[in-house]
Amino acid sequence: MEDEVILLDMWASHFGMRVKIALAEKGIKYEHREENLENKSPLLLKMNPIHKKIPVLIHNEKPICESLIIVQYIDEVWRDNSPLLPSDPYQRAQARFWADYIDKKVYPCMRGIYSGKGEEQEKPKEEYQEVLKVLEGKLGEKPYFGGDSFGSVDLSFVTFYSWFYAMEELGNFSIKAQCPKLVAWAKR
Ligand code: GS8
Repeated sequence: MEDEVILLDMWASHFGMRVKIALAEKGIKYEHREENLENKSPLLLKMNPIHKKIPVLIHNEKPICESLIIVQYIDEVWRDNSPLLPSDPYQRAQARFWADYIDKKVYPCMRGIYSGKGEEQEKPKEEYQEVLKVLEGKLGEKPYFGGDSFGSVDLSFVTFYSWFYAMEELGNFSIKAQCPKLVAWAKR
């Protein structure tokens, strides 16, 4: 039986993009269903009754929620090509740690920068720059976060790259000057 894979998504979502990249890396065929978050579909409310958020992957009628969990699920189910997480348990734990760090730090700081006004912007602005420096250090001289090939940590972070420019403009700082390796990584 052919797998039925449906993605409930919203085009502009960084979190939905993670799932689309994982599906593309694996070459999985799926049906994309665009949600209107102002008027959520009964299917979204049924499949993610707890958070009521996209993305939701529905695999053979069973829902999986939360982008990082979906990416891990995809990697575990479609194991044969393009591994996203390392196979070694310690390295896997490290990859999860960094994806979690990105989740907890990058988006909340970005939100603070674009929605805060004046003084309110200062703290997230500083924190965002510190977080990027930490990630720049973690990347080091490697082409990708996990080493030589694109993996789950790259995937978790790369969807935020499209906002670098907006953050620089709003925050009045230069990511290119402070974190040249991250900028080179994002263009790879
Ligand atoms: C975040 C998903 C999310 O915020 C994940 O999947 O990683 N931790 C989750 N989804 C937003 C759209 S993207 O900004 C969403 O569905 N919002 C609808 C709502 O809050 O009602």
